[in-house]
This record gives sequence, structure tokens and C-alpha cells, in this order.
Amino acid sequence: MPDINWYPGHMAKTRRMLEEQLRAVDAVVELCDARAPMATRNPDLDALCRNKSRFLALNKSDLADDAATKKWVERFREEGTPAVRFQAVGGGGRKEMFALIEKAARPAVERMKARGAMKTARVMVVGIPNVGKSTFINRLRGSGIAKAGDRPGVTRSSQWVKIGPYLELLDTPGMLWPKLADQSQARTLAFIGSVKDEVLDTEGLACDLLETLARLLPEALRARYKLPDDMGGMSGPELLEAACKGRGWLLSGGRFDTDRAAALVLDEFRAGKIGRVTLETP
Ligand SMILES: Nc1nc2c(ncn2[C@@H]2O[C@H](COP(=O)(O)OP(=O)(O)OP(=O)(O)O)[C@@H](O)[C@H]2O)c(=O)[nH]1
Ligand SMILES: [Mg+2]
Repeated sequence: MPDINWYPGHMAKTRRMLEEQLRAVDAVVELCDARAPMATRNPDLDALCRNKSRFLALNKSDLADDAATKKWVERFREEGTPAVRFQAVGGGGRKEMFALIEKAARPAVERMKARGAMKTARVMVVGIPNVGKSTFINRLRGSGIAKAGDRPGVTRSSQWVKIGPYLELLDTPGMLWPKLADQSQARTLAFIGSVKDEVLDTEGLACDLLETLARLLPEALRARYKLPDDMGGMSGPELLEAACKGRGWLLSGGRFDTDRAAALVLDEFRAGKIGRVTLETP
């Protein structure tokens, strides 16, 4: 499969904007995807945010394996990164999230208080495309003010959102980095929908995903696509054809509609329809 890379102009622009805006913010919330908490963290953020109070939210935890998320949170905390699991769609934890944000911004707010001023805490929300930054902000605000969508690159410019009398969050465009050196991680990013499908070989990607899921989630995969019992030794392309057969995705003359199958397998995985799974182990 050709190398996966996606670094359009708006991401380079976002990087410059982040550098400028960071001076004006009191804390940073980084969102990653709980299904791949390593691959979905932008390594550039460490350097960019090094002087800022920051914590990590493992979002979309409803799509990941709970035990694995727990382990990941522990691992990050051991390494000195405050981390929490979160679910911006259909989950609770709003109050706890406010408490965390308040704690992260507290030093700056206290400094202003000492000077007799009541400060509005300004917190930047960052992360790679499609991890749920805009949805997270809407969830905390309690209404849909930031545009969100089930594809990467929805937010194109940063936007301050007032959450309460003393809290504002900055929604930022998802940002990847110029070269995805680790192509196995790049594929993981593509699986979960953080890379624009138009730059991908979707059929090759779906084959890789099927192979991966045959290892990690065999029973659920077999049931969903009516795959044969001996699917264990099958290659990605064989699994894709078996899924066409199982689900009846056929063209005239009985040929397999692998284009359609690839798109559907990716869609169903991204929406969590195949099952809850974590693609990386701590
Ligand atoms: N299942 C599930 N879906 C979520 C969760 N959070 C966000 N989503 C979905 O993920 C998709 C992306 O959400 P956005 O908020 O647009 O993501 P973003 O990080 O702002 O994306 P960009 O602006 O493109 O960088 C949407 O379809 C959301 O409904 C979650 O906790 N669980
Ligand atoms: Mg967004």
C-alpha cells in the first residue's frame, strides 16, 4: 500500500496559530482516541505545550475496550501525564471534566486573584483530526455551537466558545504532523478516520483492518460479516471477499463488490458497529 501522509495547508497554518494563541491560554486539554491512545497523539504537541498546564482525555471510550482504557490511563499517569477517560457522545463525566479543567487553570486564575481581578480561564482544546474536540466543547457547553462531523477536517479555524461566566474553550482544527514516519501507526489513524479517505487506498486499508480485527475481535467480526469458521488463516483480500459473500455485496454476474464492501467495513468499524476494541496495548 502507498505511504499514508496528510498534511494540508490548514494544518501548517493551525500549527502557527497554536504557537501564537498558546501565550494567551491558561491550560491545554489534549484529546486522543481511546482506541489508539499512542497513535492519536501528535508528537509535536509536547514541544509546543511544554510550558503549559496540560491533561489528556481519552475520548470515544465507548468504542474502546474498557479494561484497556483503564490500563492506558494508569500508564499515562505513571509517566506523569494527567489522563482521564471520556465519552463526549452519550456519556457522563461532565462535572469531573469541569473540575479537571478548573484545576489545570487554577494557578493562572489564582495569580490574577492575588492582584484583585476575577479572571476568565482560557483553555485550548487540541488533538488530531476527528478525535471529538468540537463535540467535547459542545458537550461541556450543553449545546451544539461548534460544528462537528463524522469525518476529519471539519473545523478549519479556531474559535473561542464561552462555557460559563469564567470559562472559555478554544476549539482548534485537528492537526497531524508533516510526515507520518511510522506507517503502522498511520494505518491506525486511517482506520479510525483521522486521515481524509480521499488520500487513502480504501480497499487496501479495509483489507488491513479486516486482518487486524480477525486477530483482535474474531467472534464479533465473524458474526457481523458471516465469515467462515476457518477465517483465522485468511489474508485481508480473502476476508474482504468472504465479507462480500456473507453480506451479499455482489455486482451483476455475481462478482464481489469489493469497493462497496471496503467503504462499508470502514464505516461500520468507525461507528463502533463491529464491536468495542482497542488497537494498541499499553
Ligand atoms: N462514539 C463516540 N463518538 C464520538 C465521541 N466524541 C465525538 N464523537 C464523534 O466523532 C466525530 C468527530 O467529532 P468532531 O467533534 O467533529 O471531531 P473534531 O476533533 O472536532 O474533528 P476536526 O474538527 O475535524 O479536527 C463526530 O461524528 C462525533 O459525533 C464519543 O465520545 N463517542
Ligand atoms: Mg472540530
